[in-house]
Amino acid sequence: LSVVAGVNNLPKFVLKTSTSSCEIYLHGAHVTSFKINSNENLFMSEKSAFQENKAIRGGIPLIWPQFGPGKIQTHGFARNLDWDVNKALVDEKAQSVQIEFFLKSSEATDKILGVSSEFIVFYRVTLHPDFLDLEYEVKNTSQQNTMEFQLAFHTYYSISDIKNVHVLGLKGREYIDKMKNMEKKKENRKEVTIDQEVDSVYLNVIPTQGGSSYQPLQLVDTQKKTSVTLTYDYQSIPDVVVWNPWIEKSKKMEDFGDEEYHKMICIEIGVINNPVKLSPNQTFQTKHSILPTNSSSSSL
Ligand code: TA6
Repeated sequence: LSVVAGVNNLPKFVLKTSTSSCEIYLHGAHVTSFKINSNENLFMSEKSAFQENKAIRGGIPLIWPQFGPGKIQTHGFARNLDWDVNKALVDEKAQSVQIEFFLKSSEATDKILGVSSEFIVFYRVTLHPDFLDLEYEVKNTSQQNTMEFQLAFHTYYSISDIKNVHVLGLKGREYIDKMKNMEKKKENRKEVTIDQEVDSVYLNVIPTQGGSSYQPLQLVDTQKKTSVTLTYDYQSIPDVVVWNPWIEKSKKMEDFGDEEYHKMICIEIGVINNPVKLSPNQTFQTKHSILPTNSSSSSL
């Protein structure tokens, strides 16, 4: 574990194990790189800003306490603020390295929220030799007020080309199509592919009962011959967003290259449709893991 000067001299933490590495900016507690055997799993835009009050474009933006547009800034403030570091751990036995960030309610967050709320959020990133664990914990430290929030890990995956990838594990699921006026639809494809702007919020993607029919949520890149399995605590974060900006939207994003839509796909795990309501002194905890595998180590 080391701290180095990242882009624009923003503090960046580098975690390493025998076969993997991970980089996390204090700004937004933003994971910007996750490599196994030097293979980068996350997409970062070459035009990303690294500055105050602007989210880094790529990696794993933390979307909290609001998903999408609404009362406060789009996708909330967690990704725009500098977090603090609470502790770092090395687990010799598991060969893993963990760093814990935290974000406390403050005048700044009260100003954004327009109400005074008292919370502390812990975000633990644990790098294992062959996968990455993300844990998110929200404590409502108010004695009298409840707090409500949405949360998403807005992960940008690095891919060979958008035409070579598909997502497994969404067949049969209901989704909100944000490109078609929030119309509710049912996914009947086993392999979800992308050939236009896609912005779909799949609801309650809870693994069906066991048995051979169970298909975990997976991103498959047929050219890279890799797949990434996404696991998550579906009781607390059951929703899955699939997003690609495609041509027109890419042109409108000043921190994203016009052609970069070929090289990324966002698969975002979160709690979006039914926001969390946290009573006074209550704690919300969740976990999401990213497990890259390549064809040599698993049957594709
Ligand atoms: O997750 C999909 C989405 O909500 C899209 O609607 C698009 O806005 C994307 O997030 C990126 O949002 P951002 O605020 O990071 O530009």
